[in-house]
Formats: sequence, structure tokens, C-alpha cells
Amino acid sequence: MKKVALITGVTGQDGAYLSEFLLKKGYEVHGLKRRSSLFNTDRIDHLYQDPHIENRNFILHYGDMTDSTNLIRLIKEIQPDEIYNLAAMSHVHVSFEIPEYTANADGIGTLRILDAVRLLGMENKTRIYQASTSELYGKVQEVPQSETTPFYPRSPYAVAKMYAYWITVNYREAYGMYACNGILFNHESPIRGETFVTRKITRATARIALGLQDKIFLGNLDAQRDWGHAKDYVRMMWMILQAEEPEDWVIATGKTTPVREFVRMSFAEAGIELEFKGKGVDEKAFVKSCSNPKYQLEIGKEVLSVDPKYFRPTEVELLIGDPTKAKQKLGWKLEYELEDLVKDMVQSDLKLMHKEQYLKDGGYRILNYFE
Ligand code: NDP
Ligand code: GDR
Repeated sequence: MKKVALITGVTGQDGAYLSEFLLKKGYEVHGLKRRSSLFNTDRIDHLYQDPHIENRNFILHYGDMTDSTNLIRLIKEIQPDEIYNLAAMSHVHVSFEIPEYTANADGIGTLRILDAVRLLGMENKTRIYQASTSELYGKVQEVPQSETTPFYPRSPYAVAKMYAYWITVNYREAYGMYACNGILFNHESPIRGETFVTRKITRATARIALGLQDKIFLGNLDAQRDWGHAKDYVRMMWMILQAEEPEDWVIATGKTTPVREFVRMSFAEAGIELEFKGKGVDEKAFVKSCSNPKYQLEIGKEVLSVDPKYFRPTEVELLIGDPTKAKQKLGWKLEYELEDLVKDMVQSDLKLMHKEQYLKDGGYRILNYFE
């Protein structure tokens, strides 16, 4: 029998990779997408199947994490063996601007899924994966961070995810449900949202190299993150739900890197060597050398400034995960190192920006929005 999965947040970075992964495993995949005034399925368009054909195995449904009746109806209709709850307002900085919505979608949204399964009497049928996050650790209590490290969330996003974490544990303990938290550290890819720092940097690298953008403005360059590749991480989401017992798991690389170093690596991948000068809000980066003759970059050109607008009211300074439990019990193994990730992202953005350059040369107005 074909297994049936429901993915909330199917149009996001992880939803797209997880859909690909589960389809390859022979699953029938259902995805929850929000109604939008424009098409919002760019990341999954290659998986799209004409709704008029029979026996489709990739099916999209309209829905929203803030709408219980919709979630109950869909779960009843789909009868999933596995639910991957990936939908969330996932931007930490933006959560300071929309805290109530974030709590509703990310926190109560998780309760809606768990309670729908309970209400429908599907506790023994449906396994639930909750997209928990290293942001739960927030203010440094201990390094590296493991399943036993205390939480100290530092944003409305993290506080909402903390509720989601504990309600998942509670439903597991109270009702014997197979519900697990994957405490995933930052994971990135060429389809990462453009306003997360890694993608903002790799896009800017490509745009600056090609003369489509002058410089990049960033916030805290000292923040350190444990960055992995999203492709490695979605595999673990699935493995977590295949384990014999429902548990909570840290998934991380075990290495940490400052934002500044990610900038250096990104430009280096395009053949551009940077020199950083100054400190704090006065820090800047300049082109030191450029080994690619195709890029008309002046030596000494300023390509990065700090803009305090990107500082967060409360910051998470250092994340580094300890994935020992997942390595030992689930056989967690990385296929991508940070160098591979940077290469994948920069080369993909260079291709994408070549397309933009072509359009610009053809007289088309190109998007110049790089928040
Ligand atoms: P994205 O921001 O790329 O995707 C989020 C998805 O959630 C999108 O499909 C979005 O839809 C959808 N969504 C947002 N709000 C709602 C809502 N109210 N109802 C229905 N759908 C909604 O995130 P990622 O793919 O990077 O992350 C997936 C999950 O994992 C998130 O929960 C995130 O918080 C968590 N996480 C991510 C990590 C990372 O490093 N990537 C690390 C740890 C946890 P739309 O496309 O319409 O905006
Ligand atoms: P994060 O990711 O907050 O860790 O949350 P993000 O890439 O937004 O920030 C990482 C670090 O970079 C610093 N930073 C900047 N960040 C952004 N977005 N833009 C900037 O210009 C900038 N300059 C410096 C930030 O201050 C921060 O320290 C991500 C999300 O995917 C969450 O959903 C997920 O839960 C966590 O990762 C794990």
C-alpha cells in the first residue's frame, strides 16, 4: 500500500525538497498551500500534476494554519499516515513586527493539527513531525546545544515555536500519539527565501559580480550559525518518523560559522576576495582582488556596509548543535559540508542573475528589491 503524507508549508524551501524526497520514495503527497493573488508555487512547479489526470500522487489543497475547520476537513479527507507540519511564519526578524499572527500560525497552528488528529480518532494511524528549531535555545545556556539543553527563546517566533514544541510533547504523553519534534538548526539551499541571511548574501554576491547591484547592507556580522544543506535535513524529517519510538531530535552539523565568514566564502566562490575594515556599525568590506576577468569590479570598491536596521531587538548570538543522538540512533550523516552549500547557492544565483542581466540588457525592468 502506498503511504500517504500531508505536508503543511509545501510551497516553502523544506516543503519543496521534502515533497521531492517522498515522491521518490513512492508516497502519495498532499500539500497545503495558501491562497494567494499570484501563483506561489515556484518551488514545486516541477512536481505539478494536471488535476485532470487520474492517479495523481502530488495533490495540492488550499488551507491555512489559522483555520481549524479547514485542517480538520483536509485531514479527514486525506487520511494521512504521516503529517509534516512545516508551515510557519518562519522569519525571526519579521516576527517582531507580526508577533500575534506568528503565535497564531506557528504556535496554535501546531495545536490545530494535533487536535484535529485526536478529534478524528486518528491517534493510532497518523504520525506527526513538528518543525522545531534551534531558535528555542536562544540566549546561550550551553554549547553545543543538544536535546537536553534548556530553552531560552529570544523572539516572538521562538516563543511561538516553544509552545508548538511543548504541545507536541504533551499530546504524545497525554494521548499516546506518535508526535516528534525535529529541532533543526539552520539549513539553506539555492531555494532558500531571499531575505534569510545566506541567500541574501549569495544573491548579492552574484548581483554585485554582474554589476546589477552596488553593495549589500547587513546587520550583525558576528552572529554564528550552524548551517547545513536543506536536502540533508528533509531526509532526517522522514527518518524521524520511521523510528520505532516517537522522540525529539537535534539535527545539526556540529560546526558553527560567523555571518562575516559566510560573506567571505560566498564572494570567494565567485572569485572575489574581500577585505573587511572597521568594527560594529562601522564595519565595511572592500574588493581586494578579483580572479574572474568577466566581472568588471574595481579593486577597493566598497561592497558591504552594516545597517543597524537589520539588528534584532534581541539576538541569538551563537548556535552550534550536537547531533550525537541522531547520528547514533538514526544514522544521521551529512552529504553536504558548508563549502558545498556555499558553492551550490552561489553557482545557482550566478545562473539566475545571468538571466536577470539578459532581461536588463533587453530593456526589461528588473526587480531591484533586496531586503
Ligand atoms: P519557508 O519560510 O521557506 O516556508 C514556510 C512555509 O509555510 C511556506 O510554504 C508558507 O507559505 C507556509 N505558511 C506560512 N504561514 C502559513 C499559514 N498561516 N498557513 C499555511 N501555510 C503557511 O520555511 P522553511 O521551509 O525554511 O522552514 C520550514 C519549517 O521549518 C518552518 O516551520 C520553519 O519555522 C522551520 N525551521 C526552519 C529552519 C531552516 O533553517 N530553514 C530551521 C528550523 C526550523 P507561502 O509560500 O505561501 O509563504
Ligand atoms: P535565523 O536566520 O534568524 O537564524 O532563522 P537568518 O538567516 O534570518 O539570520 C541568521 C543570522 O544572521 C544575522 N543577520 C541577518 N539576517 C538577515 N535575515 N538579514 C540580514 O541582513 C542580516 N545580517 C545579519 C541575523 O541577525 C541572525 O543572527 C532561521 C529561520 O529559518 C528560522 O525559521 C529557523 O527556525 C532558524 O533559522 C533555525
